[in-house]
Amino acid sequence: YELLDALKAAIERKQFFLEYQPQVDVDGQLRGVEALARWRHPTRGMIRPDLFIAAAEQSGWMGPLGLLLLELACTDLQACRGSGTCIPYVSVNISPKQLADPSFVSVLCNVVERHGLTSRDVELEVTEGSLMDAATSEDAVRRLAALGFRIAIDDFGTGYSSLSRLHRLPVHKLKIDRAFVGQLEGDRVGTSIVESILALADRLGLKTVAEGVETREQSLWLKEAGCTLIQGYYYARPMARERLIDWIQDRR
Ligand code: G
Ligand code: G
Ligand code: G
Ligand code: MN
Ligand code: NA
Repeated sequence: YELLDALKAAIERKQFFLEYQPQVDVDGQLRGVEALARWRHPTRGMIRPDLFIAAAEQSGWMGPLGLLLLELACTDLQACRGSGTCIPYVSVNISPKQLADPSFVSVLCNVVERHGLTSRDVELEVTEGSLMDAATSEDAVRRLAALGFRIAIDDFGTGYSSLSRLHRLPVHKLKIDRAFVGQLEGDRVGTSIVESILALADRLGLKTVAEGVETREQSLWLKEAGCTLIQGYYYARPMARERLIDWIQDRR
């Protein structure tokens, strides 16, 4: 399948880069950024991450691609800080295959250290599903948290994680899926789901990030409801490194 050949070549030729989307607190202060992978194919243009991440997962290329993306995130964070731009942490999406790989923890630590960063600089976004299907993944999360990495559960509410398991894991925050945030203006059901997640997070002492916040109304509602952080087009779209630096400096 030709996407796989192209993917292999793209990893070797480093055709990937990262865009960054700010996570702001309820006062609009920047707290961190999420790194989102981009592939610029020389002739076919931009290829969507959901397509190439899925292809990489299925073909066994997620290890090398994930490593390349981690390197990019660390390089960019150091470059931003070098230019005097304060970014407290970068949050990186970790695929199920990456997390289940027994060498992941040591590979990650190696990358972070080589870039002069610490575990506090890098947050890890893992999905509910990746914690449910492999014991090695749960073990990795425990070791990562013990090393000081913050763990966020991505797309929370769309999977089927057992709440008792979640309670036993050293998780730091829940990311409320944008499908639920998008329903805030709709019926009562959409609102109830977000309220339930916020109440659960509060009980478990977890931070929350609402994803896909597109309007002032959503942002105000979430602030009122006690959500910790906001991420979405209302504040900023994902941006390449240079634009992120400009965006941060323009707001000062
Ligand atoms: O960036 P959007 O920008 O279109 O991203 C679509 C989806 O692709 C995200 O929801 C996420 O699940 C996945 N994704 C984006 N970047 C990465 C990455 O660096 N690693 C992994 N594993 N998934 C990513
Ligand atoms: O918000 P607080 O004053 O507790 O922050 C204390 C330290 O923890 C700061 O260095 C800040 O950058 C970091 N921090 C706060 N919230 C988060 C978070 O949600 N994720 C990560 N990775 N670090 C955070
Ligand atoms: O990894 P994750 O599933 O969290 O990726 C978030 C996805 O949501 C990315 O594809 C990102 O580009 C997208 N996104 C971020 N903010 C918004 C928003 O406000 N609206 C919409 N529709 N998508 C968003
Ligand atoms: Mn994410
Ligand atoms: Na998400």
